[in-house]
Amino acid sequence: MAMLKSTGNLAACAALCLAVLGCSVQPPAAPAAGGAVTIGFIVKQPEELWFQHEWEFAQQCADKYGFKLVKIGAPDGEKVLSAIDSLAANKAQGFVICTPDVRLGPAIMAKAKSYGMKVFTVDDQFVGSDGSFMDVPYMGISAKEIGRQVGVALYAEFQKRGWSIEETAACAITFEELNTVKERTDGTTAALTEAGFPAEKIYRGAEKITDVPAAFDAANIVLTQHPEVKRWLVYSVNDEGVLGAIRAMENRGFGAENVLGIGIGAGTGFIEFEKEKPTGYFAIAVISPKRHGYETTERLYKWIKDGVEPPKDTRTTATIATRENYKQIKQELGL
Ligand code: FCA
Repeated sequence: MAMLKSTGNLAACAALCLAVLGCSVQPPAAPAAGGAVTIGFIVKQPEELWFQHEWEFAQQCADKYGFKLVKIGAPDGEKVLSAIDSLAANKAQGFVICTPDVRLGPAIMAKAKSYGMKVFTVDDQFVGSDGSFMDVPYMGISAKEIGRQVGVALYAEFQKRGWSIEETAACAITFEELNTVKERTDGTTAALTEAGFPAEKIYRGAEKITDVPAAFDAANIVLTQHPEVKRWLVYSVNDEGVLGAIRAMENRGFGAENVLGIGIGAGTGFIEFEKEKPTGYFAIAVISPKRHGYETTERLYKWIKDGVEPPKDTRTTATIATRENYKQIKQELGL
């Protein structure tokens, strides 16, 4: 093969190689002169309070450091990919993302790389084509542990109320397709059964998506199948899952006196506590949209600005709050 004589030839060869490989690589977007940084924050369910709070805290970070934050809701793969294009058009150097589907990980990373963008994943961890988690910086909750906390708290309150095991069952609203949420309900189931709650009295309802209407539908099926149950323990993957089930139970005449639900979240459940009359929503495992919104954005910013590589895997914890102490806990967590 003839030696390449000039850089022009080299560039032509590189372009040809890339064309053959079917990919285009643009030079990494470095902060523009004057250090202007733009960061995107893409979330899968912008209508969910959790994600709105993440955005709020990300904005606080942007305000502190003086960079531009572009918030985009992207409920499906097509929207995520066009969101990345529009971030590139806005000269963003990277983005934080909670993807609508973890299997989009490889496609998202390929597109981000083609623009030279850095990616930080939050809440839901990318899964590669081989089914294992991808090596992309991630911050998520300690899902199994938090699920267990919910189970321990449910069982303690069940005992405190002196409910009979004969009249009581548990309704678990699950979503098996996403690891970080499956681990939560698995953790609760494990803690409940280890404490002595009979596994055969845990009835599961699979929701199609992790929101209130989907949980309402899933719970209705469980309730129709089990008209004999007088008292319900309720748990799910998030606040929305528990609230959907509680609303379905209210429709059938159940209330605070015979429903005991504990959610996981930091927004929707608090609204339930603001209501004057207690409902079946007993407690929340409060997780931190502050850490997930502010810290992820801050780490990405420092990565872009100063080249500081973020830690690969960070897991955050939860604190159980009830009607009695939630205001104080909100304050302690900076919410
Ligand atoms: C997942 C859930 C959200 C929230 C987040 C921390 O993305 O779908 O509701 O719990 O984890």
